[in-house]
Amino acid sequence: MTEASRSEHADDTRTALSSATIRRAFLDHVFHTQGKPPEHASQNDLYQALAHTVRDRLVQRWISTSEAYLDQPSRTVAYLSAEFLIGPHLGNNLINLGIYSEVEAAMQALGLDLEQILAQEIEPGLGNGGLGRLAACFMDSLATLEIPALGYGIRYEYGIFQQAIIDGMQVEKTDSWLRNGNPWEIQRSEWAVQVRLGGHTEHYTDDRGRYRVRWVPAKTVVGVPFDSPILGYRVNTVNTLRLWRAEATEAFDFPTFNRGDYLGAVSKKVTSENLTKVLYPNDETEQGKELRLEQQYFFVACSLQDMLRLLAADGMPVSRFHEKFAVQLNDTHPAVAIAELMRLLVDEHDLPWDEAWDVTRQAFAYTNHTLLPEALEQWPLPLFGRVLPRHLEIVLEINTRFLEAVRIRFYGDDSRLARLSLISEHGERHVRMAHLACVGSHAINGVAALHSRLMREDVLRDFHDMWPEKFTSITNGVTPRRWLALSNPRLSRLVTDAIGEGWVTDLERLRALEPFADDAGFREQWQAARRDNKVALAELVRDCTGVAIDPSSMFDVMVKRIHEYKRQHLAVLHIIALYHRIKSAPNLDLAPRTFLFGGKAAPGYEYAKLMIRFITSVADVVNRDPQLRDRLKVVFLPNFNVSCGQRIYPAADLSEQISLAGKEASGTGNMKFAMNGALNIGTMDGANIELCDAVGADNFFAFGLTAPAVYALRAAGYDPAAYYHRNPELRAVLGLIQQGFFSHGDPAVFRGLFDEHLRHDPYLLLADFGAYVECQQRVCEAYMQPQHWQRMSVLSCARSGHFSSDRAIREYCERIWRVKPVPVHLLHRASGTPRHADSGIRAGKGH
Ligand code: 26Q
Repeated sequence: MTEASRSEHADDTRTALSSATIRRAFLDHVFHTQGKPPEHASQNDLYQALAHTVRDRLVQRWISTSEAYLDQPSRTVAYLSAEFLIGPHLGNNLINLGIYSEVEAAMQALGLDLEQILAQEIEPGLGNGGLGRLAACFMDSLATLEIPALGYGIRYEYGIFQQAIIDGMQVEKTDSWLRNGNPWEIQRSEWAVQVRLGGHTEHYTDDRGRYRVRWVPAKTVVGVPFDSPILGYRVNTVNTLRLWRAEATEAFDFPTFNRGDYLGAVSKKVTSENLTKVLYPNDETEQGKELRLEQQYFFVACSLQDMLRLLAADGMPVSRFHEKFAVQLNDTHPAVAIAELMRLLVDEHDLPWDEAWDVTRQAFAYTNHTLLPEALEQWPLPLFGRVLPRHLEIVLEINTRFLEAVRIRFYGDDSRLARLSLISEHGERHVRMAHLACVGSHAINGVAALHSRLMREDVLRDFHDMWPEKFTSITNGVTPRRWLALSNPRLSRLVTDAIGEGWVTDLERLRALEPFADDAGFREQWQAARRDNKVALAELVRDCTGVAIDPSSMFDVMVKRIHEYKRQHLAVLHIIALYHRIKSAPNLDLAPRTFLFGGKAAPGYEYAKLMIRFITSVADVVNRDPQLRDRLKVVFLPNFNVSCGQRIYPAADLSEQISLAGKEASGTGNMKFAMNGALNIGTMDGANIELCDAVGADNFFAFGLTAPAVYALRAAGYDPAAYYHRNPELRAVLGLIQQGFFSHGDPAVFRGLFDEHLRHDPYLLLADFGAYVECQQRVCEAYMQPQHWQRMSVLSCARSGHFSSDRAIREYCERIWRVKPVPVHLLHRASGTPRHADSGIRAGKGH
């Protein structure tokens, strides 16, 4: 029996999974939901109708899931994240429901192309990059592992900006992802909550003689939850992603209204609704903007009130909050939750401070995602106090008690007190959110082994001295559903034919592919599948950029946010070196290469924007040079996002992971590439180290300074000029740039990128250049032996199983959350039928 026909019996027939029923339901939605006769339906109508058809099939499982959770109250993960970079829902839901081929057939029967319909979806880009995407992979794995979980975040009206490239430069456009509506969300107005902001506090003694604090806010906004279903792979579990939108209160500014200033009142309403208007497009840098703090507090306050409601629904007192919820802080963005829970427990639910503190610490855990000191969130004290006057008092109280404990543990060590304090005293005083997160959590983790070690030894060293038992490391992972099964059907089919389909939920099983690496017939099929992916990507590149690329050239890909520490410019220096070599020796035997770049620069990050301009300028020169006879091509693919990623990872031969060692916390692109059979070239940074270890040093092109070597080099006094003088090729490359060779003869254009900058060379570009170019030479030689390359490619995929987010989530469950699966059985009833035959339909707030 196939997966689809098996569930047919369990299903309400209206939402059955057979191709025929799906076709009927789809046509019904074209007509009744989109209001079009099929012959007049637009591509978007078709997408909306199919989305609703699939959604109907999720809802039944969604309701079964919430009823299972009600029947078996159990510890639930609350994943708090300011970002969820979910990507398109439809294709993923088809995969997880197990009906991709049925739907493809149903569409085909109607003369429609499923791929074309899927391409209509505007992806929810509610995140910047790695951190937001990790949250999305984790939601997929939690549901697949049948773990009760809620994702809490912000429903930004505008997600990460859309990037256009005009005259070689980044131009940002707003991302109005909701313009066609969103079939994947359900607004739950009945669970709206109020959130207070600003104002002042009043201290008083209540009628029972107890010391109390009252917060008198300056304004109140309403948080309205929008729920999206997150379906696990071939299970009935559908967890909820609950995103909050800010609205004005019903009685918004009544006094203004009464004074007859209608427009003034409306403009205040607009101000409240600004709160969730737009995602801040910075990653890794903190700007200290008031609205950003308001966003963070807003979603955290909404989410905690929601959790208290759910707790009460289980009949549990607030003093048992930590038994019901394991709250994970995705970086410090939601860390103000620690102060907010304290406020709720102490001020609003009368718990004694010490008891509230125990509950809080047992509930929270904190994941750190960065080692860059400039990325650690700090809020100027006056700003924090203005937005959250009561929380500032609570933070200061936490700090007083914490520093008291430190004073006892480390008597006389005043500098340690200053280092540990939640308040930094350098210049203007700041609240250090990472310190709040450490003190208020029972577990603290880094996202790769090296990162966790550097965290313990450097950024959070004093906290490690204090509580070594709190620290742990959980290496990131990515979901093989989206990043292999959905994005790479050709390779997936080949893998499944070879080793069965178990790998989708047990990625370590890919190891069974190892023997096939030595099977010439298999390698040929492998290469054919990957070649088809490259042809498809070449079409995309032609459509988006007009550049023709050759699918038989090596696709050398670097896609990620643009950052100086990630060193896109190092990759470009290598391209110029190759260009220079070919120009000097036109008969040089080099593997033809296509360099593909993609990634967004934060709009205010001038250096990163200049790096984009540098890439596109070099591309212009190289692509136009007839003497190169297409041996090198350089492309910048605009607007890299999840949908692009799904087409790029499967088509890459080589993946660039070349950050300066000690800077990239983990990286997750490296894992997506490896799973899809690309080879990584990379520094010993972040998860590259573990990935290299897993796939074997023969199948990973490692180069460059290690983190300890970087440290030692700096300690000894790093002199970039020495590298410059020692390496003639480096001099030639930089010389070309300085002459204006890539900027129409204008030497000024890229001066900001190199000249003065390289005198300090903060990311050790010059120190790693030689090793990088030499390593790329080894890449070239390997690529020129296709049998050898394909073998490495198979092995890279076969040994990537450790980097599944299922493994990562299992580790979180065991080591941090202490949660267990709650399997869900499909309720056998027609939609709309009340659960108990005699109960009828009562209007209620539900759950
Ligand atoms: C903070 C304050 C104000 C505005 C924006 C921000 C902000 C937003 C996003 C700060 C940081 C981020 C994102 C960070 C991020 O994506 N980090 C990456 O996390 C991945 C998942 O763990 C790792 O693989 C990457 O190494 C890490 O860079």
